[in-house]
Amino acid sequence: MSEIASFENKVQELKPKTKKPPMFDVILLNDDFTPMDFVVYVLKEIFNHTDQKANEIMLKVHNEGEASCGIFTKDLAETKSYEVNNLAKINDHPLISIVKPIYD
Ligand code: TYC
Repeated sequence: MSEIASFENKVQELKPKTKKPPMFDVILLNDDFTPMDFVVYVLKEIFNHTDQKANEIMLKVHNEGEASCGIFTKDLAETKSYEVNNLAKINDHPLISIVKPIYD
């Protein structure tokens, strides 16, 4: 291979990769027992939502069965979901969150 051809190959290899990372939704599920105030507290504490947004999400879950708390990379989504479930468990509430991949 000529020196120029091998240089061109290197340039190709160094092209910036524009592919975005796969993203994951943290979904909160409804139940009949977890107090609404606790759900709002979790949404503010773990997802940094405002009081108004946290109340909106909590009511959507309560009325529709589930709602998104936020979209993150895989590691962050799994960490946040674990934190929700752990915080609920140590406070004796049945609140559960799950992680779902976003397909686009
Ligand atoms: N349905 C619960 C109640 O009536 C409130 C609730 C909202 C529970 C959202 C879980 O993810 C949830 N106390």
